[in-house]
Amino acid sequence: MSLFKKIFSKEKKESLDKGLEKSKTSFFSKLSKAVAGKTKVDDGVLDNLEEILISSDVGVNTTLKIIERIEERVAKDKYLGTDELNKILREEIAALLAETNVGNETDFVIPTDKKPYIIMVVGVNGVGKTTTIGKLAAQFTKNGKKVVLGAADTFRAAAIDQLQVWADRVGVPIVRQEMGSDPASVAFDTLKSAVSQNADVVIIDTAGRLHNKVNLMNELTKIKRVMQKVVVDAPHEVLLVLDGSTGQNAFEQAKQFTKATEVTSLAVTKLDGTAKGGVVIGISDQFQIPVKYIGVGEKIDDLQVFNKIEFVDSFFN
Ligand SMILES: Nc1nc2c(ncn2[C@@H]2O[C@H](COP(=O)(O)OP(=O)(O)O)[C@@H](O)[C@H]2O)c(=O)[nH]1
Ligand SMILES: [Mg+2]
Repeated sequence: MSLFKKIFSKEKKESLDKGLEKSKTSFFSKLSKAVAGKTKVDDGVLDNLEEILISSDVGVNTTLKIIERIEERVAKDKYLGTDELNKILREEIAALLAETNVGNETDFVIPTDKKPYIIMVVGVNGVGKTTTIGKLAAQFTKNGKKVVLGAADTFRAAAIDQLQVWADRVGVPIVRQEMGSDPASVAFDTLKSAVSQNADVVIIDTAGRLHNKVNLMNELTKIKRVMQKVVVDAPHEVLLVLDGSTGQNAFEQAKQFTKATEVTSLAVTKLDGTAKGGVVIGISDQFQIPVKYIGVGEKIDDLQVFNKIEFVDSFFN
């Protein structure tokens, strides 16, 4: 491992630790109350643990799976001490997440067999789509990729301007039209421009302000269809952005969006400043779609490639 890689990993770890601070504080203070005065992991402790996991937004199904695993350990080792609970939780959650074969990446990589690689970003208003696009553009640019952004959230002038600010900050081209113009037309122009510039990556911002599922589905389908006139298999990735600080609401949004359109990856934002970080564990267990990125702050470097092992390590350290 190169020195640069080591330094980068250390920085990544620090920023992850900091981003998860609130979630950890909340979780471990509940946990220490739950085991106070107890030396053994008994039914009472397990009941409390179940409640804590659910109230930490891990989600009911995932919580039950975790509890079941711990019960098995207790059955094997009748004198399992509460001082070991921390370690066991960490091991069992890591093992549970390891059952799915996703979330093992550590760096921002783009498949090189698709050029340009086209990412369409979807999600409801305010979850952090535009910010995530800006951060992604920065990372891909840093890795030597040529990025083009498309401002297909034409609903508000401010949304287009906000993407422009990020494009300027990162120093990448943006394709935009007037507010209120057809998002599919912006996406079409963006792909044309990206192809002619021989770009590596295209990231398309979309509006999340559509009133119902049918509208949303029609709009996204139209954008896809029009993009396919330029690049036949576009988009290569549909990234759904979820606001982690909304906890269970993020689960709901994931369900709704995956019904409305084919989503291929997830980003969970705003993990800093919330105690609901456990939601990432639940989402990555419950959805077949991989959590690819996590947002741990508002700054340009505050987006990380989600890595299950690093996440669980940071949470339980
Ligand atoms: N603390 C924090 N704020 C974030 C994060 N990601 C986005 N935001 C903020 O969330 C707000 C909405 O983000 P925006 O990108 O405009 O959402 P969009 O409507 O989905 O495009 C902005 O104030 C962002 O700075 C994050 O990871 N952490
Ligand atoms: Mg936006």
